[in-house]
Amino acid sequence: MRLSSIAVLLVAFASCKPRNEAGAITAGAAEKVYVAPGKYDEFYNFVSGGFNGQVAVYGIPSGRLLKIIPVFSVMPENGYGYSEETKPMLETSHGSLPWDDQHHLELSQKDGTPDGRWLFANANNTPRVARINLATFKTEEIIELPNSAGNHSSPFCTENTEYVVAGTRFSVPIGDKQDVPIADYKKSFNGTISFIKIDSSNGRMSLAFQLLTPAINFDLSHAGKGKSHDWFFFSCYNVEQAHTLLEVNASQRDKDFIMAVNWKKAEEYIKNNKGVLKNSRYAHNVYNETTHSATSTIESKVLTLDPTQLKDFVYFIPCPKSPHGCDIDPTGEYIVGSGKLAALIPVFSFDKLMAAIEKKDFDGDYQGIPVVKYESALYGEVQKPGLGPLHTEFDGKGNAYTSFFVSSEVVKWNIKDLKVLDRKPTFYSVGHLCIPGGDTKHPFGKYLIAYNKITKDRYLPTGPELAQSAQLYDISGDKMELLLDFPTVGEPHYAQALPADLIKNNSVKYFKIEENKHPFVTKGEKEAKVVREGNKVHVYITAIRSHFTPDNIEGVRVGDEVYFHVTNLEQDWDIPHGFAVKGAANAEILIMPGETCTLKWVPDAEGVFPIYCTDFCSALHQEMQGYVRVSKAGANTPLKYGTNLPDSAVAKN
Ligand SMILES: [Cu+2]
Repeated sequence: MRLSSIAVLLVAFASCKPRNEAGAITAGAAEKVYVAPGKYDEFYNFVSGGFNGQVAVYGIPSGRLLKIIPVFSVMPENGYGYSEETKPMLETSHGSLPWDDQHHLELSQKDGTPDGRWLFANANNTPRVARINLATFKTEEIIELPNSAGNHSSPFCTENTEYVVAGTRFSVPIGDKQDVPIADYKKSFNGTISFIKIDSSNGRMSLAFQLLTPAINFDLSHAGKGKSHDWFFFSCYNVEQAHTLLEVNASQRDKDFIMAVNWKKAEEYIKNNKGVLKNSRYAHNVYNETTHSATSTIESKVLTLDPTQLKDFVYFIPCPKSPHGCDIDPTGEYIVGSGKLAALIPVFSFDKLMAAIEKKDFDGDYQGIPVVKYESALYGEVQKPGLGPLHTEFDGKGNAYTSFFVSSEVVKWNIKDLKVLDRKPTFYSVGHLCIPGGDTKHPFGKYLIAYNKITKDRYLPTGPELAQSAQLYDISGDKMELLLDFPTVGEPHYAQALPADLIKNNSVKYFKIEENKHPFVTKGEKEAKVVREGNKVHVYITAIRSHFTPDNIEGVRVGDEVYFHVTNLEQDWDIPHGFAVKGAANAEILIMPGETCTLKWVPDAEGVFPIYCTDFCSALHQEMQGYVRVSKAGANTPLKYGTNLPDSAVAKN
């Protein structure tokens, strides 16, 4: 198809409003999403933040925003990326980065079912995978992926969270020679798939190995289930290997691929020393819940496997028109490819794929990797489902639900007979969708949430930029029923949802002060102090309703580096204290009960600078304040500190 005709088609459909808008809502919809004051939602819904770099948590069915978890972007609201403790989380081989583009999420699983322990998140811009602890809702670990660009087909995991994978969206030159002409794409560029090993006892990630692939683009992926447990499937586009005007040049071929990888066999190759160790630089950042501090380490080696040299573990399956979604049904038998420009949905059979591989029923190879014949792996095609299928999830009752960007709808179809059963419009241009547990062995069903790319007239106008829009559907009956619109933050891509019971009872309410091993902790007001080391001033300061100890400090000089190590002494749920300093080129810090957090301040002028609590904590929160006196550089104002005793505390320098 020519550029002009593709563009006309896409624009025409994107701007076309679905019909039956008015009749879409039934009278009972409000009741189904109403969560009475003081009651809890039934499901947690974790939604990627896209270009805000964070993860948002909503309650379903109410659509209420419960939390924004900072992951790949700084968050001045709570000091993530600004406090000394969290700065290492954003370190990379390129130095500290304040932002990323967060696209996809996957919950950790046991036997193919979410276990409520961790949530994995990908960074698309500077390739990284993060692990969020679902007891604390904090980002606990971030690993960078070398030899990668555009970490898009990530962070999907195997049935028992043995591995989290990450495939490159952009192929790039890797290895020793990276300064090459862009026109040498076919010769000098590579894709990679990273396999990140997860330690089942504590979730710790390590880069086990990377698969070198031809220079194509990987979009999404999913692990096999049950009978297909040993396999991972990746959707690929730009098999044309274009490096310019991909809109046209990567849409030339009728079919791209789904790549099937036998990761068990890859493990064997690694065990038998078939991996090649390559030099690479990547950061590995870990947050320790006991010291309440992160560390960043630069790693230097990665094992690689080359499937053109090591046979029989990587295969391509032809799949129409730049596939996006690559989704495996709960039984592990059906592999659904969703071609962004296709007008049908191909469904592949795992059994047929295995038989074809066994019989070497190939259509030649693509750059040294066998291509299984389309018909040999195909179970069947869903005919006329809609235009532009993107992503499919399952309800566990034999039905599949596919989002259609171009025709702006969600379509329900039967996995066995491939018949379309129902379709409902989305407002507008749905991207991903989510059913609680909908990509696992045991979907929880009940609801479907559509994450739409275009909002237009759904909410009160707010200038040129509108909030993104999600829509909730009841899928418990034969026909889908639209219940609710709710705005989302950033741009939602992939999402996950699970029953609240799998998380809420394990939620940490506060950190025990006696277990706090922060090197600058102050476990009681009597231990509060100010220590000068050269031009560094360490303030060991405590916060408890409604005062800081000490709250008067003198003897700080212009040009000093002042570190306020604030320990929140509270031992009660939901009593954080905030801490801010006038004129600090920094954000506030928000200190959870029992935690220690450090704000660095380099005073730039003489004067007396207020400090205060920023999080309303008690009736006398407004009184929770203090002063720091700053003298000129080289002044000999004695170091003093105290609370209500300005003259009793003695300098210790
Ligand atoms: Cu306070």
